[in-house]
Amino acid sequence: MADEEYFRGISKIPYVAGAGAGNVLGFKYYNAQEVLLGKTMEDWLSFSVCYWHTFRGTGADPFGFPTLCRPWDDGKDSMETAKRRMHAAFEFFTKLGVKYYTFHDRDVAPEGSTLEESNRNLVEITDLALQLQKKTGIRVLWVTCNLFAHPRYMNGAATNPDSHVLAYAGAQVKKGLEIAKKLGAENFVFWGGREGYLTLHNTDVAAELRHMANFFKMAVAYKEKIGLKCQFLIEPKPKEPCRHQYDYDAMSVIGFLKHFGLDSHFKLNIEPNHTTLAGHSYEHDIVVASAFGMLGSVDSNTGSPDLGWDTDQFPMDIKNTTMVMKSIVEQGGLQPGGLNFDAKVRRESTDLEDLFIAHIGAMDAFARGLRNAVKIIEEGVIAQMVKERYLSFSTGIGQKVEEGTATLEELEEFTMRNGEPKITSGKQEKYESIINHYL
Ligand code: XUL
Ligand code: CO
Repeated sequence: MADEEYFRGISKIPYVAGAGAGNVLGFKYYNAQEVLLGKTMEDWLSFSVCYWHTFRGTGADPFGFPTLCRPWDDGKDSMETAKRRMHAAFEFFTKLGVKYYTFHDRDVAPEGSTLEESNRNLVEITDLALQLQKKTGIRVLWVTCNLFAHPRYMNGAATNPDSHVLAYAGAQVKKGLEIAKKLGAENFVFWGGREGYLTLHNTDVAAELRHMANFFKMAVAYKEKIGLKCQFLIEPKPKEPCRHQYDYDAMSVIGFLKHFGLDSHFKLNIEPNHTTLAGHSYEHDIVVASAFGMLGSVDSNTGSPDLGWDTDQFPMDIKNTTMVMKSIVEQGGLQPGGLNFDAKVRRESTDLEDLFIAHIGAMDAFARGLRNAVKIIEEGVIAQMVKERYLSFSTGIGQKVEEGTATLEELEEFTMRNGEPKITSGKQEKYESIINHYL
């Protein structure tokens, strides 16, 4: 098992700048050790592979059975299978050349018939994970707990109307935090799987939000108690599986965290497919989270807005990756966060090599986005235009507004003296043309 090769015929993915269109098993833009603006591409991008889609994905959908047949899977949810899968995963990470992976507790080890048994399984599997991490140098970008799949969580976990269920979820998170410490995880994610409602008729919204805040406070307290150093992240999503999810989008989560005094303990893990489900543009939540100093990590994927659900596709659009990387470079990087591919190959992409092709394509799309963003920032044309657009806030009455010292009386007096403001063009098409120049 330990020495079995699962991805036969594929060796370490090379950097092949200038290779032809048909070469999809090499990086044409991602050159891990190349330095841009003082940091290696590997550090700017901190790519991570997710366990659930890539090693647990079967291709099943609400209309059809599994289509993806994997050599590490035998249809059994056994410890034996879990170990085989772990070896396959580390072979994949190593050949792909990523430094990080992410997982839910229940992705890596089977759920037992009691909490004790589930915990025992998780401890045993993470012993193997730790051993493989040490051998390969690969690390955990983040751990999370699956608090949404089991029937006990059908009415939510931290927002469940039954405190017994909330207690179970708390016990699960306690073990998850211990595992994060054991594996040296950089971050710990809370995605509110079923924290929301299907109908307001049966829901006490204020109580549920209070319980969720108190749940997070318990997690913060335990993190501090055990000396876990990682960053806590909340991942917003507006809907699916609930009709309304409380962690709707970046701004709602920031408001929630500030309201309950939790904002210094958390940052956000933004997933663009969730952002577009919320009705925003692809990069909107990245920009908003970053503006508040709250952008911690990114679940790099994309959706099909014409479908309207979370399709978790690999991000291949260079304009999207450029805009995301522009925000990330402007804030000086994502560490300890990274770009986690919360993305799955289509159920029709049935070859094992499709897993490599998908990740390589997306890594190259982000590498290109990074190269474009660096050019946009280095040349500074856009930045200069934006600076000039806000110039009126650097002197006089604008400066007083900027500093928060102006009064309405002063604004009135200024307006009486200066009359009507002049009409200024927003120049949208000029900005769009300039961005296109860099793509
Ligand atoms: C669900 C989603 C999750 C989280 C982790 O839409 O994105 O996979 O990233 O629970
Ligand atoms: Co996600």
